[in-house]
Amino acid sequence: MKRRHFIKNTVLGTTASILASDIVFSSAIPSGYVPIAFQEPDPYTLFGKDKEMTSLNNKPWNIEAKAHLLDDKITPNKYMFIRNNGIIPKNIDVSKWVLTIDGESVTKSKSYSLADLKAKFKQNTYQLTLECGGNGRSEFNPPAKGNQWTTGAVSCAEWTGIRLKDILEDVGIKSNAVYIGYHAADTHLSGDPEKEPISRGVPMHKALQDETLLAFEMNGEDIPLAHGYPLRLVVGGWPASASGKWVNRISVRNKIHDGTKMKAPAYRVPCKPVAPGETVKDEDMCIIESMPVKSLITYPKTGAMIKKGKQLNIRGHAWAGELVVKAMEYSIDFGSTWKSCDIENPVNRLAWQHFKASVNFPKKGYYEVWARATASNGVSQPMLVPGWNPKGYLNNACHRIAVIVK
Ligand SMILES: Nc1nc2c(c(=O)[nH]1)N[C@H]1C(S)=C(S)[C@@H](COP(=O)(O)O)O[C@H]1N2
Ligand SMILES: [Mo]
Repeated sequence: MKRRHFIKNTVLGTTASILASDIVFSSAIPSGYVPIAFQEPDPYTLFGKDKEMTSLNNKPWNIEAKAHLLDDKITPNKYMFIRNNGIIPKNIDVSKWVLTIDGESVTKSKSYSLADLKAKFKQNTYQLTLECGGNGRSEFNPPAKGNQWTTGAVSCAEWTGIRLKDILEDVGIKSNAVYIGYHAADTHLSGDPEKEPISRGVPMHKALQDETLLAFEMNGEDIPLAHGYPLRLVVGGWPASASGKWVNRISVRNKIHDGTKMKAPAYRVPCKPVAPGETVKDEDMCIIESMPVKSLITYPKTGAMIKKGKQLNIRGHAWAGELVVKAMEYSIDFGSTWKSCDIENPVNRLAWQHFKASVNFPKKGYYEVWARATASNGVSQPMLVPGWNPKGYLNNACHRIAVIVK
């Protein structure tokens, strides 16, 4: 069907129900024009995002930040990326929200209302870094399918909730527990209620860490709808796909969780490095656990101009999955030489760390400032795109900004 006809038919067919009146000059609607009453609200209005955020997809919604928007120490909602695999749940009734803990490895399954969870267990607040496994995918060559994230699918907000381990202890876990897997209230793009958009999890040792939260607040307020209201898992330092949003069930499994997007090749990388473009067998793909060491220059914005003789004060954040960043450096000569930045300790485990440096430029001209973090295990970010992999995960190449000295 031609778009013109499609739109006209849609408009005419739904006029009565949506507008409760006819569009008088409907035959005059120009081809491709969607009347205001039928236009979807923009993502900025829908989710309270800043207009500078980039929308990569609207079915499902995927929105990323630009590096300079991530300058805050604690990421506010307006700059937080959204990564959805399905459709955001509608008409959530918090008073009826139930979290069920079940699975082969619980002694007996148990359900809690939100009020139960808040009243019964100790509440904790942590700043936690969440980075999508596919952040940086746009730089891989040959290209990998999927959202073409640049550098903005990372955040570090302050999350408040209860420890997953406290609930699991209350339920009672058998000694054969291997993994937890979440189930959530979002729906599959196909509309099929039997299908889950995503149902991932983590091994018990990660599930039982102090910082692994079932959160109901982000930055001191109810979690925004797009980020998992009213209850989400927050599993800092691991691919953010483990941090289930809109969680209503957690299964304690006696095997590696086998929910949607747990099987190869989703959220897996080749167990051994492969040549770019190589086909990798499913059994040779390994589940991504801790995210790699990485950093972002958040000030200034790329393309900054500065007068000759002036110092440029740069700043940003660095993180290293389960580890701490022990050193931060910058280069103005495309990685030939490096100078150190000041780097702060994390406020808590799994929070990103803040760095700064004052940069001097020898003469007028075009420069790039590259930033490189080194984790506590001695591993540094690669200068350019690291190991190609079929799904385009884990690009932790040095971030760089352009600077012109006039
Ligand atoms: N229920 C549910 N949880 C989910 C997802 C989803 O689509 N549905 N996406 C996951 C992925 S892939 C990422 S990267 C993070 C993104 O979290 P954010 O949108 O709050 O930034 O949520 C994870 N949790
Ligand atoms: Mo993700």
